[in-house]
Amino acid sequence: MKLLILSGFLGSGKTTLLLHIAKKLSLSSKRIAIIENEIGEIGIDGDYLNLEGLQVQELFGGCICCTLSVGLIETLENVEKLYQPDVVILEATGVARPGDILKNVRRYYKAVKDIYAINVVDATRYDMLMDIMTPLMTGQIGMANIVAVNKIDSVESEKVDKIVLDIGAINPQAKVVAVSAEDGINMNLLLDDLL
Ligand SMILES: Nc1nc2c(ncn2[C@@H]2O[C@H](COP(=O)(O)OP(=O)(O)OP(=O)(O)O)[C@@H](O)[C@H]2O)c(=O)[nH]1
Ligand SMILES: [Mg+2]
Repeated sequence: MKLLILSGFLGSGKTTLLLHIAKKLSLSSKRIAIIENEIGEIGIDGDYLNLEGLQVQELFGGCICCTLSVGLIETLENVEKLYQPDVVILEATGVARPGDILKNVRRYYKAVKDIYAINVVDATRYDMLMDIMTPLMTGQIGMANIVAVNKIDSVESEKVDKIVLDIGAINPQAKVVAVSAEDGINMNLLLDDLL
């Protein structure tokens, strides 16, 4: 079982991206489970996914709290038992510290083979969020394997280039990909490794 963790500030496009990823993976016959990290979040419509012909098993996690590793680990165990998924996609809350999630999963849950941590960055609000949320933003970027600079459909390309460079400086190890989750731009680039 592979685990894909989507982090990113509130409204950065995690759910939109998640839907793209779920679709892509299910087209390559992967079994997928989705864990949402927020109580009552209705970002994902199961009926819609079924209509789209997706074999997506969704699981609304209820009260998984990233900082409460027990909740997350228990949920992962349940998901494994119920669905035996190839890939579990976890959407963390916007203010989650994905480093904590990673640490806990690695430590307490051995069934996860690979962990991909994708941090979704909102290109339209990058400067503003970097100004007022510096530690959260740099923390999320710093722990990601992959950073998706999202909403490039709404930002000038020079600006996108600048953000990509900036992120490369914060996390030189990360693969940085400029995307539009809404328009499906560069999704293949983003998902190369995962597929
Ligand atoms: N222009 C543009 N808008 C986008 C893109 N991706 C997402 N959005 C919009 O951004 C808003 C937030 O998207 P979500 O996918 O709900 O973001 P989220 O990170 O899941 O939000 P929370 O779960 O509430 O933190 C929605 O109105 C989306 O339609 C994109 O690539 N381009
Ligand atoms: Mg969401």
